[in-house]
Amino acid sequence: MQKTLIIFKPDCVQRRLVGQILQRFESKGLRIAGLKLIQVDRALGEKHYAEHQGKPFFEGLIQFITGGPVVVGILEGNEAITVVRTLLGATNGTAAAPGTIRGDFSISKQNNLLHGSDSPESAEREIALWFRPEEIVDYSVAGSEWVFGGA
Ligand code: IDP
Ligand code: MG
Repeated sequence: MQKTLIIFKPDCVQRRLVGQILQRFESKGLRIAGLKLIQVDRALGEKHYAEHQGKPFFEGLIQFITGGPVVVGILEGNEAITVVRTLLGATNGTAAAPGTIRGDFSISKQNNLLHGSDSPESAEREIALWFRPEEIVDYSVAGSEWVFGGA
C-alpha cells in the first residue's frame, strides 16, 4: 500500500471545492491517512516547490500557495501516487482532459486546484515536510478488503 501527499491549493479552498474533490478520492477507494487546514508560510512554500526555484513562474507560485489557507492530506491505496496524478489530470487546466479534476474544474496553468506527489521519493519527502509522524493515522477502513482485493 502506497501513500501520497495531496494539497488542496488556495484556489480550491476559496472556490469551496474541497468537499466534492475529496469525495472523488474517497469514492476511488483511497484511505485518508492525514488531513488538515493550514496557512502556508513562505519558508514552507519554498521548500515544497524547491525544484522550481529560479523558474519564471516561481515567485507567482509562492504568492499563490501562501495566498490563502490550504487543505493538505495524505491518501493511501494501491498505486496511490499514480492513481492520484491520473485523477488530477495534466498540470495545465486548459489542457487537462475532461473527467479529470483539473479538466473538470480548472482553466488555468497556475491555479490548478491540487498538488499530488509525482514519485515515491517526492511522496516521502513531502509527507515528512507537511506532517509530523503523530499526525499520520494508521487505521483500517471498514470493508477495505472489497476495495483493495484481488490482483
Ligand atoms: P504538477 O503540479 O502537475 O506536478 P509542476 O510542473 O510540478 O506541475 O508545477 C508545479 C505547480 O506550479 C503547478 O501545479 C502549477 O500550479 C504551477 N505551474 C507550473 N507551470 C507553470 C507555469 O508555466 N506558469 C504558472 N504556474 C505554473
Ligand atoms: Mg510537480
